[in-house]
Amino acid sequence: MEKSVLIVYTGGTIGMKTNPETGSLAPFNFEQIETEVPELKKLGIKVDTYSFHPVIDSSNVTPEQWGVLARIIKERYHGYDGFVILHGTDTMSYTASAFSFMMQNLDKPVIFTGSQIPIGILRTDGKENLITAIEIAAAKRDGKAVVPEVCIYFENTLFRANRTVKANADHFNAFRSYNYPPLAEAGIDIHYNDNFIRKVDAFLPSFDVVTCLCCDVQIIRLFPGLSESMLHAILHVPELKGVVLETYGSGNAPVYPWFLRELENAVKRGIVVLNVTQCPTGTVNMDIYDTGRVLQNIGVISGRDMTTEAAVTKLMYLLGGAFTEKQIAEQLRTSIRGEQS
Ligand code: ASN
Repeated sequence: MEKSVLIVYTGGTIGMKTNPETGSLAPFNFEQIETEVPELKKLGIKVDTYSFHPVIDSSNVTPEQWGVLARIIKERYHGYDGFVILHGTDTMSYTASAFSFMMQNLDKPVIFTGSQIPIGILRTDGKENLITAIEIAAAKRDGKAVVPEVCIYFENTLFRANRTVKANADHFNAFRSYNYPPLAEAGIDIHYNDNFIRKVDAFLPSFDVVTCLCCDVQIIRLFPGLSESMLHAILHVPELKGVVLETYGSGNAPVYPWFLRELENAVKRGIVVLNVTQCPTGTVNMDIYDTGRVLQNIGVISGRDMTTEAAVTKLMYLLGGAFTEKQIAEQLRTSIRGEQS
């Protein structure tokens, strides 16, 4: 039976082409994707497209749009072997990380991709990204999806989405997964790193999506010079429910009394504080230094080696759900979608 993939086009550089009248870049009509990428016909995969209206630069994406996107997948889930989501690169790691938490009991590939140069321009990286993402989305072994995960495919590499960061604004290889190996690498063949790909539970309940996310969260990045008044103001925003605290090194922070008092009071008021490191590689370990241990003692939770993108979207997902404070803390300490080691 012919395999089938749905491409959902949300916007971003990939779908732009030069408007001959103005000379500037504008999105093209993605329903005509086969005219732009005639190679798609040779794949032997049935490809359908669905386009957002209006399409967006990903800097404008909102959690409401993540919900719209998730519902598009849910409504069409049983009709396709896999899904490719074309998205701008700027916030792709946020959307794809959020998606990894929003998708419940996923057993098909959801592959995000995009490009640094529009598909209508000769040197585009978009064609290879798109064609290989479709192949991966359709890939099956013994009737089962080879990669039943939310991923980002970019410049020859397939990553677990919630491990990625956009690390390069100029180069084609824009994404990195510093703390988890690639799930696949595309050379002459596509080589899948099966040991690192999520295994699907044989008794998985049916697929569903969660679209209720809580946006009452904040990312606070420490820097020498962060003042008491600034920290106090942020931590006293009335609706604040969760904080991703970007600390130094292995999860360390200053031990000034005012700093610890502000954080401790926030934790006592029920605000969840999750500690991630500013270092691109490595993990939070609050046992190593006094400057880490004090955070642990006041109730700050270790985010281990999670990216900020995964940490903030995991908080949005957990705080938006019907979980008790204890369950939220437990799930933050656990890898629920392979987002932490
Ligand atoms: N600004 C674009 C976006 O994120 C960048 C890109 O797609 N390369 O939508």
